[in-house]
Amino acid sequence: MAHELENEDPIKLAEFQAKIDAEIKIEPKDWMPEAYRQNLIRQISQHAHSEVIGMQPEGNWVSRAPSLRSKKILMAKIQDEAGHGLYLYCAAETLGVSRDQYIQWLHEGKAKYASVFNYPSPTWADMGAIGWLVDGAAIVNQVSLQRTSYGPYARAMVRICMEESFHQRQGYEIMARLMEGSEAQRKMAQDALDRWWWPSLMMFGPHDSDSAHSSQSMKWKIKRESNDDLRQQFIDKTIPQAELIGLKVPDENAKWNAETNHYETSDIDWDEFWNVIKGNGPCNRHRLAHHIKAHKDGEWVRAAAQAFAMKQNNKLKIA
Ligand code: BYC
Repeated sequence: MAHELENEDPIKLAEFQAKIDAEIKIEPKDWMPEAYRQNLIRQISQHAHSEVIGMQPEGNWVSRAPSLRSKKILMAKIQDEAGHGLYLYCAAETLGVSRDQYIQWLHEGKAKYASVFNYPSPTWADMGAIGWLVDGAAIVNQVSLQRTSYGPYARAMVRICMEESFHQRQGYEIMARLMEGSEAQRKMAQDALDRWWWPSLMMFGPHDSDSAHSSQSMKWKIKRESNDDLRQQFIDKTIPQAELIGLKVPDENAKWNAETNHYETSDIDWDEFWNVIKGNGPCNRHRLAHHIKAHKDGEWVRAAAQAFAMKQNNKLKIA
């Protein structure tokens, strides 16, 4: 990236940084360094793909939700995630790359999505854990991204955050209800927390010292807070929520530190994190194969929609 910046006009670069420092949003037609554009293409597309692939673990439970009420809520939540993917693909398209290209990069394994979605969801309690922990972690990250320097990304985040806070509550409600139930239901809730706790902490990315993009992204205010700071905010919020309903996070070293005003925790298993990112998590292959199949199956819908749009355009031209 340093090399790419060396190729940029230093005056334009200084003006660009001054805009960022003055909290003026960068808009699609504004001048921007190529490295800024590329960094956004990478991060927003990763974010969009996460929303879309993230529907799969929950989709697994639509036909088996335990009541009509819970099924309706779950379906609405999954539709919201699809909508988030669409807002984000639209924001990403303003950077001059087509949606087809983004999807091709995903299918070729060139674009990432959040590692947390490569874990299975074998029980109903997983719907609770995903909403409470995965959406909960996503909100912490996304509230911060509402102030990101790129206008279309920041505006997409505002709407997404409103919906995510409903998702987090939906998940916590499932967990709280299970904890009021039978011994088997309480065990199911604890087991889901045990399996989703560490992957949720991994959502915030590597430690700041190992984060390849953080320092430049923070300078350009693409990221407003560091991976470790956001992770700590999530931990501090979530451990008391677990305790309130009788759950315990799977970490013997988790304890409140009155001096720092934060919880202390064990370190994450980073080998597991990198291994999942490299494609070797429990569900990576299945998630990608499912997306490729759904994309192929939907080809006729896209073609029909395009033909209809062209016909409408032609009618308008004739009129
Ligand atoms: N998983 O330099 P770093 C949702 C990669 S969905 C996979 O710190 P950065 C929901 C990173 O990409 C919304 N990869 O990167 C949906 C980079 O690799 P590349 C989820 C990860 O970008 C359905 C390398 O590691 N939220 O809420 O500065 C149901 C070095 O990392 C991960 C988002 O997607 C990871 N966890 O910071 C329920 C947030 N972490 O690109 C819920 C959007 C790191 O150089 N993304 N990597 O090949 C971000 O905010 C930032 O990209 C991150 C990482 C904080 C994740």
